[in-house]
Amino acid sequence: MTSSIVKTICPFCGVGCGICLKVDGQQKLTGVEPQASHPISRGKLCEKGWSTAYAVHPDNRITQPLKRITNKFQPISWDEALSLICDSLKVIFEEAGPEAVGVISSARATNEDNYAAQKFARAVLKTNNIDHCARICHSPTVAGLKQTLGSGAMTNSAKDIYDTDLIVVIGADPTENHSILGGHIVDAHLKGTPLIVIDPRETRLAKMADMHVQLKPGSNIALINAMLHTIIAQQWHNQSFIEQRCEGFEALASNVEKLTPESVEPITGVSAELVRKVAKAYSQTKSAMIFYGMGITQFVSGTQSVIALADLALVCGQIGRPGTGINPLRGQNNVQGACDMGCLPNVYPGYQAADAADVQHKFSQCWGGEVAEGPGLTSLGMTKATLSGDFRGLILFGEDPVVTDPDQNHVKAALKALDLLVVAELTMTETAKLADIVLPAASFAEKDGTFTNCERRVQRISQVLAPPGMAKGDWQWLRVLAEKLGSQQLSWETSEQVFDEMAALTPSYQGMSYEGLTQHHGLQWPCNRDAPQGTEVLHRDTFPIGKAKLMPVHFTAIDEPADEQFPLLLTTNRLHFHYGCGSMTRKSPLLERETPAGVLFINPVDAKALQLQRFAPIGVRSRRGYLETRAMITDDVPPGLVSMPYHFKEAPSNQLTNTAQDPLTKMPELKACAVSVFPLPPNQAPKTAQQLWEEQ
Ligand SMILES: Nc1nc2c(c(=O)[nH]1)N[C@H]1C(S)=C(S)[C@@H](COP(=O)(O)OP(=O)(O)OC[C@H]3O[C@@H](n4cnc5c(=O)[nH]c(N)nc54)[C@H](O)[C@@H]3O)O[C@H]1N2
Ligand SMILES: Nc1nc2c(c(=O)[nH]1)N[C@H]1C(S)=C(S)[C@@H](COP(=O)(O)OP(=O)(O)OC[C@H]3O[C@@H](n4cnc5c(=O)[nH]c(N)nc54)[C@H](O)[C@@H]3O)O[C@H]1N2
Ligand code: SF4
Ligand SMILES: [Mo]
Repeated sequence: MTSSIVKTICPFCGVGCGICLKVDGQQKLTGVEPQASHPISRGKLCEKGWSTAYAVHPDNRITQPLKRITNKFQPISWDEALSLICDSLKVIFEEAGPEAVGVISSARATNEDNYAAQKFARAVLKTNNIDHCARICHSPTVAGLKQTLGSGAMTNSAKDIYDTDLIVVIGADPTENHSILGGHIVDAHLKGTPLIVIDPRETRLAKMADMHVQLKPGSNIALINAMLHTIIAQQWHNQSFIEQRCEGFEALASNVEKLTPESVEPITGVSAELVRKVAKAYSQTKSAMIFYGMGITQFVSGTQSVIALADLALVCGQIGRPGTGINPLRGQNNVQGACDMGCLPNVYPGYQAADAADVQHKFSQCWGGEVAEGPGLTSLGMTKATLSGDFRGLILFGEDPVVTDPDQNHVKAALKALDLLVVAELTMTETAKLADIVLPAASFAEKDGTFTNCERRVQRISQVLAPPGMAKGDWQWLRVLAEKLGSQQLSWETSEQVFDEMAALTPSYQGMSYEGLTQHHGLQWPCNRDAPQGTEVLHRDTFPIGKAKLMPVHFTAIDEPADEQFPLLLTTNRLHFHYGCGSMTRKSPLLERETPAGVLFINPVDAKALQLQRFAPIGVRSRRGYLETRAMITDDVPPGLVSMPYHFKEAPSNQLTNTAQDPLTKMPELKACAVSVFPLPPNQAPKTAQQLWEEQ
């Protein structure tokens, strides 16, 4: 064998940068380099992308199926593992029906894997209990933009950053989390494009922005409504756009009539003068782009906040043209795709309603068999139903909810209460440690398929290496499991066959093929007969629902404000150098060098009141849990607010977080809960979550 360089796509964030994997004659991955001509990454990668080889290295990978025997795992064959799963599922079906089992799929895996997962749930298990991490990420975007615009995705393209007159970043930290795209924002700003950042923390972009609106956490709706009030009162709205393309303006205008910037100042903490300036800049600029993220969605008011942003863009006519739009920064490499594939309880591929009789008929015809009829549970719904005894068997791949779902103690209790927990993973995560059966999964470098990035670009990934040991691609083991359960409905031979079946059933992907994707550096959906080259800007002439719907929304306070017992408000954020549960990035010595394993950011005023020195060991407690970590003293967070990343299993911020949910989407309020912080003896190292657990 000779050495080779294979083009593929970075497996971390939703930017979808083009990477090349270098493989030597012994089939070892020897390095990573950027694709010079990739349309988004343009010959660059961030540190995570450069570190990909560590993330998928054969060391510490799971290489064969494992069976739990009390507290130990024993290696078994694939045949035995899948037979055990099959037997256990049959018992649960007989005793409790298909509502008691479900699948959680992965926004890190391919479209093909995700299409197979929802087909397995709906056609083989006959349940709509299928979900994935979008639930706790951009599910409010999917729901909010669907209602207002008819389509829940980024309306414009990354390249528009260079083709706009104003960039507004609200509740997102793109230099850390969408680093290459964040780099484009820095670049465009340095070349003269004005930048407004709306964030309670002083992020890297906030430090260089023309205006930083440092609002109080959870006050987005109050701020946006005050902007709408100002825009309408000053006649800065786009009357002709509203008349031609929107409905519901009267109700919206009367909802904000009394919401002056002065009246909401106690809620937002933002001066009325600054609100007016931002409102003027956004409405009076020819083209303005909004980028947003978890600082909008991860609240009990997540869906309403997304709707408020859509209202703002529509009223100003800042949509449907290059350099405008409302642009959710979808997080995971393939979270847009996992949603498009229908790995959500309420929709089939292409957002076709799961409860509509005609949709069920279409899929049961094409798939050759009956499909699920009843409503499905969300991921957190499955956790809840487990604790009430109504849910008993979970097949999960490519997620680590013990570290990434809110209220860790509650999640662990639920996973332990299951009759059957199957986890397919690259490495032994905290969740895999609780499984009855662990399956070895192939990483992105060891399989063919596609990822859909945040700007709806569907890109090919190519197999570079053989999977280590007995590891298999996710759709491949799902196929064998389906066959063991008596179904041939997943019996594809290649990833391309899976893609072709999916594209035929998914209107927005209908014009795509592997060949077309390879020729074009991917294609942006919708790609069909009307748009064979894909679509860079959505909603140019019309919305999928005809006219866009302006919808009045009302401010809702956060569920758990600070009080006497828990006097600080905790928010959670991300660090540039680590990703999600850390199971991939923490294998890189380069990335691991950059930050201690867990840290709490605290303002000097609060640190002084608590007599904390830099890096002092501290305890942090909420109504749900306790952890120990170190204090990082910084002005980036205002007094009263503390912040923690969620990447570190040693100091998991999800010990503390609140499960209070957005009523429509069940998004938990990951961005705000009340905590108390206290110093530990100065020479006592913080205990890890594992140590604290063992002491209990
Ligand atoms: N390095 C790295 N990159 C990642 C990830 C990672 O784990 N590590 N994860 C990926 C994933 S899954 C996702 S979803 C994306 C997420 O990317 P982002 O959306 O950028 O994620 P966060 O850092 O969680 O939160 C964004 C910002 O919201 C702000 N915020 C908090 N409360 C409020 C509020 O009330 N109003 C406003 N306006 N802002 C508020 C926070 O201060 C923070 O700066 O990143 C992706 N990229
Ligand atoms: N407190 C707090 N908690 C949060 C957030 C927050 O802002 N604050 N953000 C939330 C958000 S936005 C998200 S998206 C979630 C993310 O939560 P998760 O989805 O649980 O996080 P990841 O680290 O991406 O976990 C993915 C796992 O998939 C595995 N994997 C990668 N590729 C493959 C594959 O091809 N096949 C299989 N089988 N496995 C694979 C990796 O090894 C890794 O362990 O976290 C959420 N949790
Ligand atoms: S910005 Fe995202 S896609 Fe690009 S290299 Fe970094 S992690 Fe990978
Ligand atoms: Mo996410």
